[in-house]
Amino acid sequence: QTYTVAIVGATGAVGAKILDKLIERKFPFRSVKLLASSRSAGTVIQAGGRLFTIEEAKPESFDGVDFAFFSAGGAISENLASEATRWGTVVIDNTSAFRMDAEVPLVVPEVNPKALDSHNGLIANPNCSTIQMVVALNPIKEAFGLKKILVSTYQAVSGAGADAILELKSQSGQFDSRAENSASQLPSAGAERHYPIAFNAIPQIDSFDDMGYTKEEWKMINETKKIFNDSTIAVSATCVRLPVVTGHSESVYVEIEKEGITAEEFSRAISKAPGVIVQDNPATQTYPMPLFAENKDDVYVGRIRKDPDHPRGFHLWIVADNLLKGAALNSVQIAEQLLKNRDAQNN
Ligand code: A2P
Ligand code: 11C
Repeated sequence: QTYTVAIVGATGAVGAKILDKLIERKFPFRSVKLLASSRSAGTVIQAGGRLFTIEEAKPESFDGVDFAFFSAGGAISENLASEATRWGTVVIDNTSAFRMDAEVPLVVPEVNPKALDSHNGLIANPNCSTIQMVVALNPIKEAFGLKKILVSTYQAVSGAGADAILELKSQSGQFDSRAENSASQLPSAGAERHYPIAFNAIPQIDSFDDMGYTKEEWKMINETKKIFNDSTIAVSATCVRLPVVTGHSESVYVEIEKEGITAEEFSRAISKAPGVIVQDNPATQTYPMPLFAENKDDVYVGRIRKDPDHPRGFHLWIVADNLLKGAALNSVQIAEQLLKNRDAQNN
């Protein structure tokens, strides 16, 4: 069987990668509709040796569409996702619009595939920084139990969209005037003040709440608990933007439940998990870095070590391509898992 697929936000940083992954992974599509704003309508895109013409996303665009991947921002998902489900389209939404809705599964296929067993036509793809962390920590949770997660992120500009990548590129050549670099995209395009990202680190991703946390930090806290289906895990996050194009990095401290676990046992548990590669050897300066995780599907883990002052505390460093496992790849894997579940039901 083959399917008609749509990508909403197909000209964006993530949308383009969704098309690449559908082609590369041979998703059984018979046609792909590329949808974006009216500004892009008529633009021709080349992928996998084929030409695709962008159309404007409208409520009627979903007539006959089996699966729609949404990645055009929360407001577009809020407007159009329900229009799509009305046509019987299964929506895989890459924005934060529906992630915390109780009826909407929030899925990382390596971690909670069972959450897909019941859905109302809408499935949410978690935030990029959450996905890579839960992929790496799920085997730890299963083997030793997880009490507490403290994470600091080092996030790439591609998470803020294609315009933020252009801004980093244009500022990067201006070392001498770095303090005066013009900025309009970061911390976020809609923020009241903007700061240069080249030669800088910005401890703000998205807007602040009254407690002083950003929305990105709350995503990591709340989504982690929902994906692990465990509200008792203590999670706290500090999210920082760095002048990296693609690849989010995370310094993570965890407190496990089980006593007497060594760093070797901790590392071995992670290395057996699907979708994770341990790169960890201080003797050869081997550890994950975003530059080398770009365009890779896996989540990379290194710098695994025990807290000298806490018998159940461990540090680790987690890196992944935020546009792939953090977004496009995970979305396509969700669709693949849905097809597997359908096949299993039919047999
Ligand atoms: P367009 O290129 O036509 O503006 P990014 O996350 O990289 O910034 O990309 C945002 C994506 O969302 C782009 O594909 C963009 O299309 C799309 N988009 C923005 N506004 C709309 C809209 N009103 N309807 C559909 N897609 C939109
Ligand atoms: C970033 N994590 O790196 C954000 C981007 O909720 O899907 C993803 C926003 C989201 O800026």
